[in-house]
Amino acid sequence: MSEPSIFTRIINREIPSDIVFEDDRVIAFRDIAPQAPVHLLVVPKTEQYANVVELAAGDPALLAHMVDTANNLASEHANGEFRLVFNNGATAGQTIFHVHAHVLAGGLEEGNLA
Ligand code: DGP
Repeated sequence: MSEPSIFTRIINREIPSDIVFEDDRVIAFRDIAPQAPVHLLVVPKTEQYANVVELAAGDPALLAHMVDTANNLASEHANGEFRLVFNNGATAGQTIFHVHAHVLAGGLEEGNLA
């Protein structure tokens, strides 16, 4: 059995985070190193899927729920418009292999892009 991911440890409240939303399938919290005025992470509670490609193949409804959650959070924390980023693989910038969506919003039209 491998070690739980850092996100599972956040879900289990073993590591503090600024949680902005949670339901039975996903959790969302502020990224520790924000790259935009609003930078949230939407994370499935299961760590069964390492990346978005595995998630899309294994549980497309959960992926759709992540997108819906991102949309709701962008309306709550910004003007409803958002950039949704999935880093897929280490050479693409992925550092945590528990699938997660970056929700970036607020002021991106000024060139403040991750
Ligand atoms: P990625 O590079 O796509 O795997 O994104 C991982 C993100 O997770 C990165 O933007 C920083 C964030 N992160 C890493 N550790 C923590 C943590 O302990 N708390 C929070 N809130 N975010 C974290």
